[in-house]
Amino acid sequence: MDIKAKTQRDTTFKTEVKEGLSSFPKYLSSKYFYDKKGDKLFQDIMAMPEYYLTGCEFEILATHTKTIGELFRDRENGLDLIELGAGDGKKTKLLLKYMTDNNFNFVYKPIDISENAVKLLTNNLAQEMPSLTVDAEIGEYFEVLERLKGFNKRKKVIVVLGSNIGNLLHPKAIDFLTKLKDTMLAEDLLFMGFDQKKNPQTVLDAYNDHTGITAAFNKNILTRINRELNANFDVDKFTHWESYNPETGTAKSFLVATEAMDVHIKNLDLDISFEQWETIHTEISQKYDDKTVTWLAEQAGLTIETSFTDKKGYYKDYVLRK
Ligand code: AVI
Repeated sequence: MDIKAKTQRDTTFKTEVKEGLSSFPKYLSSKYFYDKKGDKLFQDIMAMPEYYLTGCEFEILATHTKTIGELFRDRENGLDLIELGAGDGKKTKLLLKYMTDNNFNFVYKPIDISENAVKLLTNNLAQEMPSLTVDAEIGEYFEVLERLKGFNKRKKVIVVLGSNIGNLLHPKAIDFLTKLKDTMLAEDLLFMGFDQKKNPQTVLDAYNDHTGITAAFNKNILTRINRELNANFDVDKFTHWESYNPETGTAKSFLVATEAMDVHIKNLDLDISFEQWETIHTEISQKYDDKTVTWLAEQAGLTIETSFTDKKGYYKDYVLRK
């Protein structure tokens, strides 16, 4: 990442932390979970039996590899496969393998907010799939969208897996989808994962595992603020709390102060105090149904062409077009 982009990112981090922790109720953005330790914890989450999302999406991509791959194919000019929030690329590799094995003419462009994840993925692909052309980028979704407009020389397939859209409230999700649509031409596709509404207990368990990995992931945001902004959060005095509202399909994560305390954030020149049981809202993980996805797509000027689901119907990948 160039120095200018990094400085801008640091400034945004500071501004958003200050704003969130000075508000009532307090909040922080889940995008700040992902430093080196957060990336590792998220990998561990994806491997947990309770976190069904990864397994379900893997099943979808493994079962329908050929159908999906052929939807992507452009025999004349080839395509650019752009993945937002690529992470470790484990699921995408199923498609990449099909595409390379079947002589697709394409470039894979993984984009992720985590510099660490992008580096690991690029190195891993160079080893595992040496014939694949990879052109990786580090960046936040909204930041990179502008750059996607430059990819209009041939068909583009934008992939967003993992129900990453679920970390955005509906208005932001519509904004995101609209911006994606604005980068698309008629032949382009958007392939996007949306975790579905299901037994509320199954959702709660996915975000509240007994081993405490999700709790550590949630609390890592405070450790990061301590390290990067010179703060003195006593992380052990916060507890992870998850709620799920089956009516709205919204899972919410909180950090709850178990006792009253004062915290100083040196780099922000900010003192914040917590009452006992005061909360910091850190993440939403939205769950969907067809009706809601259709509505979101319509609002953004997109239409659903088809969708794929797993055996249990827990999760769906939708193919969207402008
Ligand atoms: C990345 N994102 C879609 C995950 C989710 O399910 O909301 C992040 C996560 N948070 C807790 N567990 C996993």
